[in-house]
Amino acid sequence: MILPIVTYPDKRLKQRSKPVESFDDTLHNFLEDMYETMLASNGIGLAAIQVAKPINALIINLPDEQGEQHRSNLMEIINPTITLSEGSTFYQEGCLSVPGFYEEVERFDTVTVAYQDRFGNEQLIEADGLLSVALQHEMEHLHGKLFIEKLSYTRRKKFEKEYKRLQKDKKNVK
Ligand code: Y12
Ligand code: CO
Repeated sequence: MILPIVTYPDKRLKQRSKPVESFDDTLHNFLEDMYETMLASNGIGLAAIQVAKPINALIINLPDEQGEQHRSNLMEIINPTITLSEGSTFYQEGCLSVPGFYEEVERFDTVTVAYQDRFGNEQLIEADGLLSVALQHEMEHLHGKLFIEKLSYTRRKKFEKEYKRLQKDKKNVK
């Protein structure tokens, strides 16, 4: 089932998500819905709070070298924490909750993340490149943070102006 995506400036995106405690069919069905929702919107990452469920769950499905996404590359990350971070990198980010807007954001270059899979098994991943950026972006959603909050004052002002205009244009098309 495709779920509606919560978009900025909806206040629900500011909520802090809660730990997942039950690794049961309800969680598994919800993860399937998240996957369907993300694919339907051409996303490569989605946090549960973006579909209005404040739990510490996120999915990432990076494209291969041909730009294609495969279910076999789907990562389901539950109750993640960063245990190690190093360096810094800049990446042009986008977010399904902030449609139509991309901006360069500073992130750690590499991260090590401890998390649980859909069955509650403990996992550890060391990530760099796009996966590292995606993990950091999605994990910030779990803390109620959006990538636009990392912009400088001037860039944020410009964003607010452009985003308002985009929303207005969308309304006029409907
Ligand atoms: C690097 C940076 C950010 C992430 C987080 C995951 N972000 C996304 O999956 C963003 C998807 C996205 C999709 C959009 O829609 C289409 O392309 C059709 C989009 O544009 C509009 O909605 C107009 C914006 C963002 C991971 C790795
Ligand atoms: Co996002």
